[in-house]
Amino acid sequence: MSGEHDPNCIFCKIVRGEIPSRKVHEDEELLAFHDIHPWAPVHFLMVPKQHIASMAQVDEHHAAMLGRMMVLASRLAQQEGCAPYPHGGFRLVVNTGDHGGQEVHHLHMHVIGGPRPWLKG
Ligand code: DGP
Repeated sequence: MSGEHDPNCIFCKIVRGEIPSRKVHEDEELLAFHDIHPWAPVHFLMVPKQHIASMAQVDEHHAAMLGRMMVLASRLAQQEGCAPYPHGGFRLVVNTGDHGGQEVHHLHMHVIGGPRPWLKG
């Protein structure tokens, strides 16, 4: 499913301010906010404001937006306290579908970092 917004989607509600979140970044296309159940010292999510259910729905029209997500994730990870590469760094995760462990069906990238007992989880 893809459209401007889905009234039943929890991340669409966060995008629209109907559910509060601790924002890390917002622009006209993307929103980043802290994960409610962090796995690591740094753990935030980045979502497109447009409702796109998952990576299984993207095509070449989404390429620029997905590129911006990656570039912004790197900048924000460092701003949010991930230590510098190579001894620090961070992890980017996009769970997709049931087999991919996706629970919220609005495309999102996890940005995860900090000292790493969580890494194998
Ligand atoms: P995934 O398994 O990739 O679909 O992860 C969904 C993540 O979304 C999970 O780590 C918890 C987070 N999450 C779920 N509901 C909320 C919410 O209402 N607010 C915030 N900030 N995070 C949420």
